[in-house]
Amino acid sequence: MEIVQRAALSSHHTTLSSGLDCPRHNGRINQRNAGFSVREIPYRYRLNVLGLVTDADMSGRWQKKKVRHRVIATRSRKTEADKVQQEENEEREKGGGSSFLTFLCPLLKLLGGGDPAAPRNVFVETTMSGLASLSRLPWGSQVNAEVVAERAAVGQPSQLLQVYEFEACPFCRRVREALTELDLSAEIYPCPKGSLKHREFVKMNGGQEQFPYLIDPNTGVSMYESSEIVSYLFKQYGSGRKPSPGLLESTLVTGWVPTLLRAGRGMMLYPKASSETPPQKLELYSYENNQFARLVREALCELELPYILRNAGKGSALRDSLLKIAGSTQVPYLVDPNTGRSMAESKDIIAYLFATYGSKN
Ligand SMILES: N[C@@H](CCC(=O)N[C@@H](CS)C(=O)NCC(=O)O)C(=O)O
Repeated sequence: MEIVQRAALSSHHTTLSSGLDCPRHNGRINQRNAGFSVREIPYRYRLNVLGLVTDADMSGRWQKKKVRHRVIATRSRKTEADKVQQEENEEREKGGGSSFLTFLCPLLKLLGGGDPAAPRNVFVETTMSGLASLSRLPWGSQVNAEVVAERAAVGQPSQLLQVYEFEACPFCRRVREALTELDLSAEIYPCPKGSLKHREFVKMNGGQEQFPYLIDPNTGVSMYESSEIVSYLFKQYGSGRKPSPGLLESTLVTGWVPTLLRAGRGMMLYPKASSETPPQKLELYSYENNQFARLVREALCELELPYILRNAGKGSALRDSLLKIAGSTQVPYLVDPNTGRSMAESKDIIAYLFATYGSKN
């Protein structure tokens, strides 16, 4: 999203300081190391927004053939790129951030109706979340049947994947959708705007405050860029399969719809969230496109509570264990080992979470 601001400021031939995906660098080219001279940025940007342009190699050529334009690496522009990067970092440190969501934030907050801990109109909440689910219907509900069969044989990865993300982020959504389809559980480290805990870690570890950010302790890989992450997950844990049809391309078509319909829920840190991290991670049985589970994930995000996401999509191998522990395969189902409480019903879970972890004075 940084590219759009550069593009708006720049005209025909300009320096682009945003990060670009680079396979040789296992993720993003570090913009502090290279400036990019770009022709026809507005056109290129539109392609990038639609997820059509994602990869550039070190010669500066876009890898996807349908893109005719070229990026030429010009190290002489380094100083200028450095300056822009520094400005961006300073703005982020002030709590700004440069994503489109940052501009949308105040509007969403206004529409969002304030205090997430206050009693809610359950009908409105579930209807809006239901519409959000409709907009993402092909993704994030159904588990890939072949993958489930394989997963039954090999099980979950020996160490849980770690995902740094926030619920309202459409790019993070596509990663969570992939996790559901691949029947993968993961540790989720919510990084709402205003985060007191996890954002700093991402900045220190990966060098940038950008989400989603994946760490796979099984392979030692860590990466930014949702399209890279989704492709990696399918390759590594989907026996080399290609991401399911439309998943990569859909982010900017309907990926924003849940964010808008939910008026930015799952984006900002709740001001009264406890700054203490509970000693044990909560566990949430969920699947990405479940309208009730979404409401609970929003609350976990606003409270910046790390949790184990147990994806139990339609057809998931995990549904049997859910049936055993909960007596039903209904999601969401929350287990809190810190208090010994476990419960179903999104309304009850949300009330419990804010009462237990959102009462800092
Ligand atoms: N191309 C990236 C875009 C990621 C992105 O723009 N993420 C936004 C959130 S939606 C972000 O990290 N913004 C910075 C922030 O929230 O501070 C991807 O696909 O992962």
